[in-house]
Amino acid sequence: MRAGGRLALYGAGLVVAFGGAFGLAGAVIPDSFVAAWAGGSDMNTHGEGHGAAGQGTAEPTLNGVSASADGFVLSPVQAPAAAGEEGKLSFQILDESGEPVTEYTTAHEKDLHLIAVRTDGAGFQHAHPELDAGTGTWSAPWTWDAAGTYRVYADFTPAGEGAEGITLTRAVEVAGDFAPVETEAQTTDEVDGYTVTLDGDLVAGSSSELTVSVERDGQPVTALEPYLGAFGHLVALREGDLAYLHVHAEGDEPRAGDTGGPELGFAAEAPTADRYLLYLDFQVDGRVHTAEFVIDAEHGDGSQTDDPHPGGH
Ligand SMILES: [Cu+2]
Repeated sequence: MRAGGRLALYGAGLVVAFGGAFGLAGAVIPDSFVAAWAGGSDMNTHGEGHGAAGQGTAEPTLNGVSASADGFVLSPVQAPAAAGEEGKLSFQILDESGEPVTEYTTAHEKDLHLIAVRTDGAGFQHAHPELDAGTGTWSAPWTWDAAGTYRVYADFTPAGEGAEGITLTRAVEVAGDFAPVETEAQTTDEVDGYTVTLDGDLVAGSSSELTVSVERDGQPVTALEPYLGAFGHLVALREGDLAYLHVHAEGDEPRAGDTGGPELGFAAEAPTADRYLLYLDFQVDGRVHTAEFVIDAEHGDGSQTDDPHPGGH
């Protein structure tokens, strides 16, 4: 689906189900572990990974809720212990034998993407730590702006042909006065002078089209720049367990010098009718901005969470 040279901002979105990375799990992890871990859920064992648009009806296994998957383990995360303390954040990815992993497959221009967010959805950060190839230790300068419990996600693709992306996660406690934030449904965000609006509905169990539009001073912004191989990156977390979904516009990968906007299309599949916290990274004039949204997914069977407008959309 690569129509050479043309910018494809609409459609051709990439569907990334929450379960994407687990197709290989049965092959790599001992059966007993898989059974305990999968519980009653319907394990998706047919190897469909990222980009498997229109995959079957099996309930996806959740991504980004565990410190281990596919034989890889996220080590405990070292980070500043208190809010406002300057320091660094570091960790290793360990393989089945407990050895730190030093070889990765680059995805979106990086070997590893690090996401951190407080469990109430506040304080989202997206960073790209440096790998010490000698020790397999990833590290980045780090400061927590506020106290609380954070979830740290390492999003990476192991080396090797056909390897699937994996998202591992651990919690990190940050000392200080903690003031949790209550989420409210929100489809417009003001960030750094930009007004960013999200249109579209999430429907549990099926692919949903989401459109983001970016304005500044009432004018559409058409100067979006490629950032990590796309005009926009959307991270979605399910409120409560913070299961992780990373969506980006597929289509033609923009090249340096290309510009996009004001609208970006995404396709996302929510596993359940719950509330989702969405974070959109986009770049203008060399600066990355993050817009935040909160949306409630509808039931996929025609019934709705609170809102009884049957057949409404
Ligand atoms: Cu990244």
